[in-house]
Amino acid sequence: MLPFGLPLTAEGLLQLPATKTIRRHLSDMRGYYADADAYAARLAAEDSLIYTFWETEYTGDTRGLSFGITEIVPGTVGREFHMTKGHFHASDGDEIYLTLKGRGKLLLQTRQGEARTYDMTPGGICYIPTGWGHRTVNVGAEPFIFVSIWPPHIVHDYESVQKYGFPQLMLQGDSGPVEAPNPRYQAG
Ligand code: PAN
Ligand code: ZN
Repeated sequence: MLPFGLPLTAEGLLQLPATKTIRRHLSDMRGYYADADAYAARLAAEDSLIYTFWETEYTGDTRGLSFGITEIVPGTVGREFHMTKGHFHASDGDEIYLTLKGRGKLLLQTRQGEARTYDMTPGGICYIPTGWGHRTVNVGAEPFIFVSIWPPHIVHDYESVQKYGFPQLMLQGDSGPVEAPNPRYQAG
């Protein structure tokens, strides 16, 4: 990795060459949304983009840091806001999220079923200790963009989240986002 100094904005950081660009469409999110009928109906109409993730993964020795920029498109599947798949770090390694644009929520869970939710607004920082599964949700009407920074050699565990979900769902209420318990959740 070479040194760099850039404004902490989506426009600034997106100038960096990403080593990987991952685009998750509705069809990549099968089984993630609570309302299976709403999911099927939307997918039948269009396989829309849900989020893009530009990643610069540090693959050298143990000294470097990896980072990524995630952009979640606004919208809902049924009443559930667009979100990332979410994962645990299966190996030791904490993570920092810095919000650049839009309005989001960070959902956290432990494997024992403890849940926490934090607001993500521009200029805000969230710290995710190892052991806390994490998912981000766009609860606004604009694209939601944040930076993530994590140490090298992290093993990402998507399977537990895919199987058990998160304890909390983030739903569109009459006057903004509301949190509801996830009826299909089981502690992993
Ligand atoms: C983030 C996420 C990114 C995409 O950089 O990888 O927001 O979300 P999913 O990986 O859950 O699809 C991160 O937490 N990295 O460790
Ligand atoms: Zn992570």
